Amino acid sequence: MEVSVSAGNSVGVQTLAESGLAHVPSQYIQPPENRPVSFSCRKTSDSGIPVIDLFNFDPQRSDEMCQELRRGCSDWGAFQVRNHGVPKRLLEDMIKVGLTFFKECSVAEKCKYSCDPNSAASEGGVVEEYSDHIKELALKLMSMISESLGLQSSCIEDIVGEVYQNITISYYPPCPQPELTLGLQAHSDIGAITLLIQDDVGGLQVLKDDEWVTVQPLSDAIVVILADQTEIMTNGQYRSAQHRAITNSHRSRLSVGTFHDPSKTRKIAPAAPLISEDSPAKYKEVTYGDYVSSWYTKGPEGKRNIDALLLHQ
Ligand SMILES: O=C(O)CCC(=O)C(=O)O
Repeated sequence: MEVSVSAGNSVGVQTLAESGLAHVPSQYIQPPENRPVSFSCRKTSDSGIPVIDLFNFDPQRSDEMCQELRRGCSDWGAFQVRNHGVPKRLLEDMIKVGLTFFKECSVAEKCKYSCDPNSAASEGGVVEEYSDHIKELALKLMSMISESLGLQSSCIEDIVGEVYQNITISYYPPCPQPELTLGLQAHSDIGAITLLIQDDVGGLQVLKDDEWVTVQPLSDAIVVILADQTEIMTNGQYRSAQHRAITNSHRSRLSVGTFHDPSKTRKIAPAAPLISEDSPAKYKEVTYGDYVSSWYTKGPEGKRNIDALLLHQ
């Protein structure tokens, strides 16, 4: 397993915000159709993104929670999990590590350390312990997702192969005009599965039925976001979630995303047991490295990057 830790481009934005701007610089202003106010934004935990309690969870039993898992994966591409086995203390420590990095390190230290896993951010072994727990949970979720489709529990993990893990800590300073901009543009993640924690401020939104729904921050929960390779492996029965982050004018926000990806040489295709005459493959096989390169060089193709792989458009 490979782990890397980065602070994204949050450092530059933080420096700008701390200079006391009254207006958002023009390069950060979104076209009207992408601005937060152009969609109705539901903020709910009951009728919103499913919340699944993993305590004693058995995906082969078709109880209410299994239905929630399938609903989360097929209708949303995302859900929250509780009783996931990662100690709450560790979730809090990881958020604290991120805040210490963004609030207490000098700009020079941030630039030096922002892409270095052996940095100040890993002090005390918190990052290592967190990454181990999160990886265990990601593998457990891959097996639950496989079983929920009637596949062998190792099916998705077998297709993914060796898992590469990348942790990104994102810091969103208060923004003078949050209605004009986004903390992070709408996207789906390109790998297999992302596990995200956020502080109590809130700002993560998931697109559902053309509506942006705010994911309610729950202090003990982890947000599970299915990424493009899972949509391919499940032959579109489960979808990758389009998501984005909005900002606000009064409080900074921090999130920690942990991405789990195949190796660059791995070939990803729909799981063989899901393909039949009645249910033909919807996606072409792709080498993961080619998918990543095309994402970075060509940018989004069509509605979503993954649409370029559809066999019958
Ligand atoms: O900050 C968030 O809530 C979203 C982060 C995210 O989507 C990402 O890092 O890809």
